[in-house]
Amino acid sequence: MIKLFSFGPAFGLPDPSPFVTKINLYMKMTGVEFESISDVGNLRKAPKAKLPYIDDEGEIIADSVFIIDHLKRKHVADLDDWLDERQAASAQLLGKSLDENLYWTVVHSRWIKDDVWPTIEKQFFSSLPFPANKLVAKMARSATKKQIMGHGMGKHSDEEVHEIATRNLNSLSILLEDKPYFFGEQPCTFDVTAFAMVSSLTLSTLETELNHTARQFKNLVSFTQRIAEQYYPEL
Ligand SMILES: N[C@@H](CCC(=O)N[C@@H](CS)C(=O)NCC(=O)O)C(=O)O
Repeated sequence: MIKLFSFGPAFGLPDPSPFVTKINLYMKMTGVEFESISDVGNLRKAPKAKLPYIDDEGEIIADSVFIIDHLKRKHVADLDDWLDERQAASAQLLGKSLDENLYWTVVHSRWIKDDVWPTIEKQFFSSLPFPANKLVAKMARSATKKQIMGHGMGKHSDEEVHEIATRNLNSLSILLEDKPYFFGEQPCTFDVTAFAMVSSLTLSTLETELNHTARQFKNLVSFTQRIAEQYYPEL
């Protein structure tokens, strides 16, 4: 059976990492059997130093996009085979926009904002003994700050990051309209990515300013709630 290396449920979400949630939901939607191996320590063994990665009977694949390619190829688990060529091309670009842009606003709202940091610190590092918990938390936060600065999102003011995220959410809301899924009646990989990214704001128990803004987009809230009720009733 496939092993999915993850962080484990947190903040009322299947996983604090939207990329892990993406793979978790993709496998649930396509009926691929898997087992979640949840441990923050998985990061140390991850081939690209990021989660998720999977172990499929000894075949190790890292990065959510390559994992989905693998699931399509090896397990004939394809959520996109009903899209026409133009829809598939749009879905691919839209998905990457969430992965590479909206994602970093989520990171900013959790790891950079001082009001939310104590909750993040407690969730990820409180199981370590003192003083290692404080030290490791400080190092992890500073590594994340370095990454977000390197990406460029970290160079913006809080207000600008909030504006970037809101613009993304507003566009998603317009595209979804009142349809069940973004491309119509049936889900595709883009819906999985959208669920993963948007639910990390709409369904999260974290009370960030960005989460409050996201919850104002009613169709996005019901989209994420509907999928969560179907695939994650335990949450
Ligand atoms: N391109 C990767 C991104 C994965 C990613 O950024 N994972 C984050 C968690 S959301 C991570 O493991 N970060 C830890 C780190 O960079 O130290 C994918 O699509 O899987």
